[in-house]
Amino acid sequence: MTNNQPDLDRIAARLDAAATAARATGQITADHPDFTLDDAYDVQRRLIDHRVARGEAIVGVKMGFTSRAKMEQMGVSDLIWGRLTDAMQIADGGTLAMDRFIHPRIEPEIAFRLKKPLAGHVTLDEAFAAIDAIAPAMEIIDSRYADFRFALNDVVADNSSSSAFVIGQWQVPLADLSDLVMVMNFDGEPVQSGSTAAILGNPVQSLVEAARLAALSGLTLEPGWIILCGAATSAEALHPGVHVRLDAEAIGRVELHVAGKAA
Ligand code: OOG
Ligand code: MG
Repeated sequence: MTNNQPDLDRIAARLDAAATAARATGQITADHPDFTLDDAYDVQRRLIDHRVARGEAIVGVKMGFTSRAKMEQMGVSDLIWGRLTDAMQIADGGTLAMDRFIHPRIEPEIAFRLKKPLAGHVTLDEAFAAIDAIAPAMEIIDSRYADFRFALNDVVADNSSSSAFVIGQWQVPLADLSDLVMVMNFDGEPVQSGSTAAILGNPVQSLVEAARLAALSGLTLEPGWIILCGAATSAEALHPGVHVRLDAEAIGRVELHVAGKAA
């Protein structure tokens, strides 16, 4: 093996160690310019295999860069996805320990819970028919790369920055999810607001894309799984002591405390 040929197992172990120790690492593409998107999804699977070996269970997938705001914030314009495990879920109103993360940010999202499997090419109607319940949700992202900077293939290998998530009360799916106001507050002050329209025009479209992209890696979205549709707005940096609340029109609210005293 030549020097700059990527060793996918080593890269996965390095990203797993960075996440576990909450210590940033360098971008993979800096060492391996030939690191492909296929390699990146392969590393992501190996990375999650480490966690499954430690007893975590896959409970769904997250979508990323489904809104223009997020693409512009991070300078990446391709849809990406990552895997969610049970250990990543924080109870609604629960507490996030800041010291488990490197530089966490939070995003306003919509979650779906599935009642039917979805794989490959599905229509918007088929995707909607597979939804068992919807809920307001927030994703905590925490890039394992220094300064939250990465290229597409780096972020994909890093499980698309996914770190934790919180889900509000599950509701019966609304027939029209295409333009609902979402407001995310820090200590009662709005920090990000937008519309579900920002998520590919309709969050259900994100589920269509999740089924398509996951199938490229041989994965079926399973009944009972949670799908995070991607942020409607830019992500907001978390800080110790902050209370975060998302209000999603006609869907409900979801909250989270960040442990520690404000600086
Ligand atoms: C990548 C994850 C993007 C979203 O909701 O668009 C994402 C990142 O911004 O680090 O989760
Ligand atoms: Mg997200």
